[in-house]
This record gives sequence, C-alpha cells and structure tokens, in this order.
Amino acid sequence: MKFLLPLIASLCLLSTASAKKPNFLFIVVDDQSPFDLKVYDPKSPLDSPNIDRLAKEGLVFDGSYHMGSWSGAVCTCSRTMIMTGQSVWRIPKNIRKKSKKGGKKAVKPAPPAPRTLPELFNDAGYQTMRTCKQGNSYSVANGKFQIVKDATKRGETDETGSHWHGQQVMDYLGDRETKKTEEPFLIYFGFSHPHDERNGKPELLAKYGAENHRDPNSLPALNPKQPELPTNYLKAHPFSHGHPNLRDEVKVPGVWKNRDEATIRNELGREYACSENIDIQIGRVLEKLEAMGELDNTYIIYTSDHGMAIGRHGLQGKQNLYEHTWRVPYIVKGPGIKPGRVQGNIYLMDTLATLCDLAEIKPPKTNEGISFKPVLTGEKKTVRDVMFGAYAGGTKPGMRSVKKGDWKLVKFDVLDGEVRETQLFNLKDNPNEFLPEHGKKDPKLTDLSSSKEHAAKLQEMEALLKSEMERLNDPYPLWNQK
Ligand SMILES: [Ca+2]
Repeated sequence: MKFLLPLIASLCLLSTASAKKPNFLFIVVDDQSPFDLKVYDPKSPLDSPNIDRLAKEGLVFDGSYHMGSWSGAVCTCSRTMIMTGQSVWRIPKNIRKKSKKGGKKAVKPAPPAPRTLPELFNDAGYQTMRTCKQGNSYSVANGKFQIVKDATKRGETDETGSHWHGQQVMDYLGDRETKKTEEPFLIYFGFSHPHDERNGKPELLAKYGAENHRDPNSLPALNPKQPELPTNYLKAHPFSHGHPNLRDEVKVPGVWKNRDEATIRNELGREYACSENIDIQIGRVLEKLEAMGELDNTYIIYTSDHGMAIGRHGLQGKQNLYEHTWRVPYIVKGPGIKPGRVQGNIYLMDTLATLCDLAEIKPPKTNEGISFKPVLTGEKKTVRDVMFGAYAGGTKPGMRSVKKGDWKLVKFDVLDGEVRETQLFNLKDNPNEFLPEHGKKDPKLTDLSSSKEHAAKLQEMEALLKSEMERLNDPYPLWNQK
C-alpha cells in the first residue's frame, strides 16, 4: 500500500493533465432586472424555462452586483469591468473619443493597458467567439475575439431580433462540428435585448398583453394579460435623481416621461416578451451543445450587464442604485458545480478572475476581481463582506451605495447641493426598499435613515462608505465627507 499510494497519486495527476479543457458559454443580456425572472421573483409571469433549468442545475447568486458607472451609458462601464476585471474608477475611460471628422472612434486606453478576457483565452489555446450588440462596450477587448459577429438587433423579427444572435452561436457550433475543431471554446453570447426599444415578436407581445407603443400623444391600452405593477412602483421618485434630461428617464420610445399604470405595465410586457425570446435562443444553443456532447464539459454563465427600474421607485432606467438596478442575475452551471443558491457577494468584474481560475489561466496583474471558484465548489458562501456601488453619470458626485450584511446605505449628492439625500435600508426586513412614499404601515418597511433607533448603524454605514470610496479611488467625495 505504501508504494501504491504515490502511484495512484501520479495516475490521478496524469488523468487531470490529459482531461479535456472545459468550454465556456458566457451569456449576457442587456438591461434586465434579476426580479424580472422567476428565479429571483417566483411571482413573475415571465416564462423562461431554459433559464429556470440553468438555475435548477446550477448555482444561483443572490448577491451579484455591477459596481457602477461614471456615464449614463452604464453598459459601457459594466462591460469594460467584465472584460478587464478592473473596478469602476480604474477601468480605461478613454474608450471612445471624438475624431477630427466629428464621429467617434475607439482608442486604446492609456498604459498600462489591462489584459482582457479574449486575449487571455486566446493565449491559453481557446477558440474565442462573440456575438453581441454594437457599441456601449469595451471595443478594444471586443476586437480581440477570434470570431466576432456583432450587430445591434432590437427588432421584432427573427432577422432583426434576438434570434439573430442565437443563430450566430448556432452557426459557429455547426462550423466546429463540420471542421471537427478540437480547441475548447469561449463563447461570449450577448443579446441586444431586452434593452429598449423593446420591440418584441408579435406572438410574445400578445402573450404579455403588450403592444409596441409608438405614439407619444397617447397611452397604450391596459390589458389583463400585462404583468402587474411592480411591488415598489411609484408614480414619481420622491426627489430628482440628479441627471437632467437623462435619456432613459425621459426619452425611451413607448414610455417617455409617463409613469402611469398602462405605460409601465405595457413596457414590462414588452420587456418580458423580449426576455422570453432570449430564453428561447438559449434553449436552442443548450440543445445543440447537448447533441454535440459538449454540454457536460461547458461552464454556462447567465447574467445581465446591470438591472433595470421600469416603474420601480418611479424610475425607468438603469441609472440608480436600488436593488432592482444595482443587482444583476447571475447563474453558473458546469462541471463540478453543486446546484443551489448562495449569497456570493460578487461583482461582474469577478467574472474574469473566475473564468481564468476554472480554465487554469493565470489572471493578469491588472485584474482586481476575486475568483469565486471557491463559492462554485461549495468551499465558501461569499468572497467579500462589503459591496460598493456608484452612479456618477449626471451631476457630481451622484449616487453611492454600500451594503454589508442586511444593511444598505444609499446617498444622493446631486444638482450642486440642491439634492442631498440619505437612505438606510434593512434588506432582510425591507427587501423592496420601500420609502415613506410607498405608505406602508409597518415601521420596518421604510427608509430608516432618520430613525433615532438606527443612528449608530447609520454612522457605521457612513464610515464604511467613506472607506470604500477611498479604497477604490472614487474621485468625488460627498458633502459630508470633506
Ligand atoms: Ca445595458
């Protein structure tokens, strides 16, 4: 036995070394609140059987966040963090600048340029492929994929909508089959929906009682098939969010400045119609992977670049730090992952370190994310204790949030000091972040920042926010931090 043990150990090592490298299918949708999905809100009417299956067979994260944005185009910051593993105040900002001819062109970031997801996987012998919308992302990294099939597809037909993105992946997999490609793959499977305009397919719109409403002078019709108003719906946010004329809040076709029931329920119906079509495309690809015998050797990640309001708290866009918008769905299924649910406390920027870890690739020096492989393997429940969020795309400093355990602080410091607001939530008691304007009788179901009983907690969270802002190089201190 003494002599057998080293032999068995070396045989195990050999089998690991010769084992097939895993594939990766990274699915990222555009503008989806986790609470749109049944996985995160069992009452949601959105039919998404394929995402539900991923959730049932994989690990669902309850504490997954994007770190924030210094631009109204939250997508840009979020997607740059995914590609670089860098945090919000360190990611390259000069992604696009005006050319002399007046248009915009992609430029390389100032050195040291971060090493990006496709480069790392190319160097490790992977075949890398992407399909996604164009623009509002990190073009420097996008161009490093070996196969790029990008186009913005937000229409209501197969050729102009999500089916097109699905077809790019189907064609790519078919091509691998024909050519008997041996290299493992990294597929970045991005969609242009449910981002507005949410022009869903007619049969799916009908299912959710919605119409592609295009007339700013009328309201869409109410329909019993439309999703109900969100639990934390308000007719208006109680104060200005601090980004005057923000496109997402005032110019989205079908919604504009309207926050009435018919408009919000119709828009949610459109969002769900687009999301169900995404689910159908995911189903096609999963079926193909299964038929090819690749499904069991593929890590599948499902997420969104950020959440979305659509009527929650009287807001419409992606430029706020309430849970519906700060949080993202995050589901991982793959070899060795035990199905379940976990807090995680992960950021989208941790994706790079984690995928590298799973593929046995050394993360680059420029990476700041933390690999959550120990969470996937069940060794840990979380990778950090404190979560930080920023929105600074409008007037500065903007919004900030910090979360630790059940407690969350949100600060608004906008419009040159005209709006200085503080919110304190206990998310265990008040997961919907009800405000006094929601008129709940239970004293726990509100913002607790002015409650004397919670003064010490407020002070603790203020100090925590300040230390996170300093740690992450936030350039805009708040009014009470100077
Ligand atoms: Ca987006």
